[in-house]
Order: sequence, then C-alpha cells, then structure tokens
Amino acid sequence: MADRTAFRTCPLCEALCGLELTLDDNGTITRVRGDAKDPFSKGFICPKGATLGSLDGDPDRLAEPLIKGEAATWDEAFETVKRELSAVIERYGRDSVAVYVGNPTAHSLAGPLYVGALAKALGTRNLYTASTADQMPKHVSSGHMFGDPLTIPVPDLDRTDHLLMLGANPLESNGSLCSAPDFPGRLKAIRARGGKVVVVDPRRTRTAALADEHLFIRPGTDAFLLMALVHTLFAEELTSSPEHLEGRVNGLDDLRALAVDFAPERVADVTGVPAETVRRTARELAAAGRAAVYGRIGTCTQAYGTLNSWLVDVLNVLTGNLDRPGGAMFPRPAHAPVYRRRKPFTTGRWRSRVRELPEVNGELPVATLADEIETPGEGQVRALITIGGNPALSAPNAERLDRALAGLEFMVSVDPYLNETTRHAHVVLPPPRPAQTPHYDIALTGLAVRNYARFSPPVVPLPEGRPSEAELLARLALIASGTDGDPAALDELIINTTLAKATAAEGSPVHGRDPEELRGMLDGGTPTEQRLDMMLRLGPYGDGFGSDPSGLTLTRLRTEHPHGIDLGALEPRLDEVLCTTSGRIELCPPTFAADVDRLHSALRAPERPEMVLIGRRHLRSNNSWLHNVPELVRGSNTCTLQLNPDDADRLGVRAGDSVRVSSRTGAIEAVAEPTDTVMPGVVSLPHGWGHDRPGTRTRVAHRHAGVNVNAVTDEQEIDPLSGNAVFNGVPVTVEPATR
Ligand SMILES: Nc1nc2c(c(=O)[nH]1)N[C@H]1C(S)=C(S)[C@@H](COP(=O)(O)OP(=O)(O)OC[C@H]3O[C@@H](n4cnc5c(=O)[nH]c(N)nc54)[C@H](O)[C@@H]3O)O[C@H]1N2
Ligand SMILES: Nc1nc2c(c(=O)[nH]1)N[C@H]1C(S)=C(S)[C@@H](COP(=O)(O)OP(=O)(O)OC[C@H]3O[C@@H](n4cnc5c(=O)[nH]c(N)nc54)[C@H](O)[C@@H]3O)O[C@H]1N2
Ligand code: SF4
Ligand SMILES: [Mo]
Repeated sequence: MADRTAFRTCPLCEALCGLELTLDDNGTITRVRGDAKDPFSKGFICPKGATLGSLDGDPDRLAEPLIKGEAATWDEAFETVKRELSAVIERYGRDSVAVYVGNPTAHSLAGPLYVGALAKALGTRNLYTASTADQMPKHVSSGHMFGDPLTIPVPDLDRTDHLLMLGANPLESNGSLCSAPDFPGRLKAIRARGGKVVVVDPRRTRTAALADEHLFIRPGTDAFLLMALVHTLFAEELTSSPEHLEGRVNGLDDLRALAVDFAPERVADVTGVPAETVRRTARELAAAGRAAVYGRIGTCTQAYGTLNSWLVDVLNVLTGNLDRPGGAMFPRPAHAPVYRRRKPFTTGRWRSRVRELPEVNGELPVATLADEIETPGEGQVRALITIGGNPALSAPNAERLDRALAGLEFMVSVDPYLNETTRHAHVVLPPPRPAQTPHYDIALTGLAVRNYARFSPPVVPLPEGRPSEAELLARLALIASGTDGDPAALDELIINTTLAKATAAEGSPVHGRDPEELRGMLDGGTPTEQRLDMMLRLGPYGDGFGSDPSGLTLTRLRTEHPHGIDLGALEPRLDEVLCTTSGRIELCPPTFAADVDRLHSALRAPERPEMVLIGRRHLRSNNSWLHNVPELVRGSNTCTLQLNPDDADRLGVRAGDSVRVSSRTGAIEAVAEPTDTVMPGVVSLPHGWGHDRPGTRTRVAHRHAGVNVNAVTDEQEIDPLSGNAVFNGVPVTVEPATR
C-alpha cells in the first residue's frame, strides 16, 4: 500500500505551476505540493493548485454521460448527439448549430488541438468563445499592429526596471496574458532590484498595495489616460528611437497628430488622474532604462477595450521597449513553427445575423449569442455545443442567455459538471479527471515570461471504455462532418496534412523530405501525443525529425525532462513574428485611429453615471467553477458588493446590509462591504457566482450560491472593434434593499 509520487502542470490558471502529487494505490490524490524541480515555477503553488486533489476527486464530477439528466452509456450518448445534431443540420442548415468554447479549453491539450477541427467540420458561422468576454481586444490590437492576433507581447518581468500595469491584479489572478509562476514574487523582485511598479486600478488591490505607486482611475477611462501618456511623450520629446526599431515602424506621424488633442489637463477630469501625475508617469516611463507597460482584463472588458490594448503597445514602442530585454517581448513557444506565414489580419469576413457584428478571429461576440438563439428567421441558432464553458453565468446579461438556452431544440455539453449552463443540455459528455488527462500548455507557453515546455502524461490510467477529452472532441468533429467512426481518423488526417505542408514549405526544417517517412518517426503514444510530438519536432527547438539530433521531441521531453525544460529568457524576435503586409509595426492602424472619434465625442459631452460597477477576482476562486471545492469556499463570503464608505454613508448602507444593484438588464441583491480600497462612485462584485438555480448537481457550490453579477451587465454594450463584452464601468443604481 505504498503511496506514489507523480508530477504534472497545474491546469487551473495561466501560471503554469509544476505540481508534485502524492497518490494512494486507488489512484486518489492525497497530497499536492509545488514541484521544486520545475525550472520555471520552482516549487511555487497557490491555494487552488493545492486543492487539485479535492477537485480531482469531487464526488459531483460526472462519471458517465447524461441524457436529459439520466445516466447513459457512451454509445447511447453519441448516438443521440449524432441523431439530433444531424436532424437540426438537415432541417435548418449548418449555421443553425452554434458552438461556445469556454476558458478551461484554453488550459488543456485537447482544446487547442481539436476545437478548431470541430468548428471547421461543423462549418458554422456561429462560433463563440470566452475570448469575447476576455482578451479579444488584445488579439485585434496585435492583429493590426503586428499582423498576427496571437503575437502578443508580454512584459519581461524578470528583467524590467519599471512596470506600468493597468487593469490587472496578479496577486489574486496569478497573471494573465503573461504566464509567470509566482507573479507576486517576480513583482517584489522588481522592487528589490531598485525598479518601480505602478498600478492603475479603480481599486487599491493587493497588487496595488505591493506596488510603489497606485493611481485610482475612473472605470472605463484608461484610453484617455493612455492617450495623455502618448501625448506627453510626444509633447516633451520623450520618445525613443532605438536601433532595433529603426525603419520598423509605420504611422508615427499619424499617431502624433492623433495625440495632440489629449493633453493631460484635458482628460484629467474624465479619468480622475491629475495632469501632473500623468506627466510624471510618462517621464518616469521614458527615463527608465528597461520598462514595460502591461494591461489586462480591466482594460479589455470595457467599451474602449481595443484602443486600450493598442495604446499599451504603442507606449512600449514609443519608449523603445518593444522586443528588447526588460521591455515587452514575444515568447517563442516550442510547439509553434517559425516558418509559417499567415494571411493579412482582417475582421468582419462575415457578420452576425441579428446585430450585424463583425466576425473577429473566426468568432462572433458572445454578447450576441442570445440574439441569435431568440430571433426567428433564416439562420436562427437552434442547437448549441458547449465545451468547458458556463455562459449562463459568465456572459453579459447572462440571465437572458440562460433563458435562451432553455429554448434550444438541442444542446450538448462537454463538461465535467451539471451546472447552470449544462443543466440545459440534452446530452452531457464528461471529460475525465485531471489526473487521467495528459497536459501540455499550447495556448499559455506562447505567453510565458520565459521560454519553457513541459509535458504531463496522465498520472492515473483511463478506465476501459472511457474516452479522453481529445477523443470526445474528435468524435464530435467526425459526427459534425457526417462521417463518425474512430476518433483517431481525425488525428491521422491532421498529421498527414501538416506533414505534407511542412515538407513543402520553404524554410521548414523538413523541406523536401518524404511525409511518410516523417509519419513513421512519430512518438508511439496516443494520436494526440503524436500530434504534439510532430509540433515540437517542427518547432524552433525541435529535432526537425533528425536534422538536429539534439533537438526536442516529445519522447525526450517526457523522459529527460519530467519536470519541464527551461528554454531560456525571452529573446528579441521581431523579425520572426512581424507579418503585417508592410513588414513594419503598424503604430496607427486606420481602424484604430477612426475609433478615437469616440474618445473625442466623450470629451465633448462627458457622461458620468453616479455609480458604475466593476468586477473582482479572488485567489481562491476561478471564474464560475471552483466553488464546488469545499476548501476554497470555506470562510467568509467573498461575493460581496464593495463600495466606498462615503457612498455607503450617502446611501445609508452599513457593512452587512443587503443592497440592491440594478441596471437596464436586471437587479440583484448582495451584501454590502464598505471599503476605502474602492474609489468613490464605484462598486465591485466578483463574477462566477449565482449557484442557486434548480437542476444543477454541484452541491457545495449550491450552498455557497452568491449572486450573479452578470444579471446586471449589459449585452448591448460592447467594444465595437473586437465585439468584446463590457464588464467594467457598467452604470448601475445602488440602494438599500427593502426588507
Ligand atoms: N483566482 C483567480 N484567478 C484567475 C481567475 C479567477 O477567476 N480567479 N480567472 C482567470 C481568468 S479567466 C483571467 S482572464 C485572468 C484575469 O487576470 P487579471 O486581469 O489580473 O484579473 P483581475 O484580478 O480581475 O484584475 C483586473 C483588475 O482590473 C481592475 N479594473 C476594473 N475596471 C477597470 C478599469 O476600467 N480600468 C483599470 N485600469 N482597471 C480596472 C479591477 O479592479 C481588477 O483589480 O485571471 C485568471 N486567474
Ligand atoms: N462580470 C464578469 N463576467 C466575466 C468576467 C469578469 O471579469 N466579469 N470574466 C470573463 C472571463 S475573463 C472569462 S475567461 C469567462 C469565463 O467564462 P466561461 O469559460 O464560460 O466560464 P467558466 O466559469 O470558466 O466555466 C468553465 C466550465 O468548464 C468546465 N470545465 C472545467 N474543467 C473542464 C475540463 O477539463 N474540460 C471541459 N470540457 N470542461 C471543463 C466547468 O465545469 C465549467 O462549466 O468569464 C467572463 N465573465
Ligand atoms: S497559481 Fe495557477 S497554476 Fe499555479 S498552483 Fe495556483 S492555480 Fe495552479
Ligand atoms: Mo478569462
């Protein structure tokens, strides 16, 4: 009865921590510690990773498929999906099936490898993901500036001397679009080496408290502040033109002209940041040797999301900090070939049927999913596939979406829980436990502050007959394409296509080789693992299928580097990543310049709602789905409405009182928590709560229900360039609840 130890990457957030698991001989995880030998996380762990055992062994986790809430066999479940999905497609066409892909899908190996194939097989224009409730503005910004929506610069945390951080709270979130295990430690290190950290946030968060300086900003006004910083750099001739950006930047004069109207004095009233502070901030940013500007979800989920995302990188370029150590740099992930050239970035290749919102990155905004389900007519959405998402809680005006889901003709969910969303599904297909699932962070290693790779094989074998998540998704893709059958057929097709392209591509390490020979060389694991092996071998550190015998393969990663491999600090690589039509960084793309008109209008006729709502994250939570882990919901209620004590006094509200928060879309009641960490005129409520719905099977979460903030966010308000949802700066009315 000896315990055994196993190692893997934590799949819960973007920080990529290595974990050391202790398992008993039933395969139950009995202890979790940080993996001290992981070269990136070096033993760091947070309370969520530490409770992975409870999540893995959660008795509410579905062990078998459900059909209309009743346990079914896998054959029955797939037969039902095949029958119902085909019927809908036959009757209404392919666009009548929508797909919604949620956040955990970006944290898995299966998600990035199979979701694209599923969407393609379905051939629907109705693809929705959590990205339009999150970082889509950054994709649009990078697409136009650098040519590729996935080319996102990350702050070089370990070498920077000055970090200007807007709308991010890594002490709670552990970081986002910037994978850095022990983000808090890395921030402290900046200060310890004499650098400076500045935080811009409507709340004095734990991150702000750790920083050298915190600037309160009125929610939703970052674009004005960022413009004023750009203005100051130009006006005071503080811009830098380092050699490495020489001749690489277009649009400098257009940008200068655009910024003329945004003097700090002009925007101070809107942002709440004094003009002199803005000027000093710009000067310090310019004077710092190695500086980085970093904006995260607080800057994305607002009406000027794309402008913010763009201006953050404009500042990195203007100060000469883009693509240099200590600045904002482009990671070089091991799985992505560098020889690939993409088509020019564009949006609006199609539009949503009801609100005519432009497609971005192949997706439509989740803010319009309910419109597409509810509005009758040709192309109406009649069926939905959800994969690892809980839009009934996470989408703007989620209550409306929740009602719309109930009206679908067919819904299938790939999800381990019967929750607020999946209770509407006719079929639920649960993926296996984390311990039974292989892991490799495709999406996140491309955003990490060091180049790094780690493969985690399953630590507990799958029971006979139980499909892996990869097989679930591949099978759905085959069903969608009208073929069905062995999921491995999909992988075979993808492997063959990829190898054919790679051997044909100029500049590829396998140019001119025989695809069949390469096929025969792939790692002997599962089809998913073979695909990963192929990607690693074609990647920048790969063995090129033998052309660099010391290079990376999956087998080598698995056997020689069970704790992961450090592939070094980020290196300048603008030449490799830049793929705009002009071959230069587009500093002032015309669509962005045109959107600046909205800033002008707002300056001419400022609207200032008395109270606006913003979000909040807590370390022991993760969006909507860790509230079923007893250790994480223990202790005091965190789903409280924070408000400034002055506002509380004015409204006659005391700590613990019930307050009513209402907006155009709805009303909720929450417990008041007056705190001077929130600026006057602002209230804050975390998202992902509201677990009191009937028909769910998450017993712990049900007892700690909280309220759903997205009952009062508005699906009609979006960032027009990205279609992203607006969760910050939502106008609300706050009053004591009538008893
Ligand atoms: N513990 C925990 N970790 C998580 C998650 C979780 O739910 N819990 N979720 C994960 C996910 S999906 C994501 S995307 C990341 C997000 O990671 P972060 O971006 O770090 O997320 P938050 O902690 O919400 O920090 C956003 C900050 O923006 C501030 N803010 C709100 N409105 C504005 C505004 O108008 N301007 C400015 N400048 N700031 C504003 C908020 O007060 C908040 O402090 O976290 C991930 N990690
Ligand atoms: N008001 C407000 N709303 C927000 C935000 C905010 O800051 N404020 N943040 C937004 C952000 S950044 C995000 S990313 C979204 C998140 O929005 P969603 O992705 O829609 O929601 P999650 O709560 O992450 O739901 C995750 C789902 O995945 C399931 N799941 C867990 N593990 C697995 C797995 O291994 N495989 C599969 N197939 N499923 C799994 C869970 O059971 C759950 O149903 O929420 C957004 N909504
Ligand atoms: S910080 Fe993120 S990756 Fe690290 S242990 Fe916590 S949840 Fe897991
Ligand atoms: Mo997110």
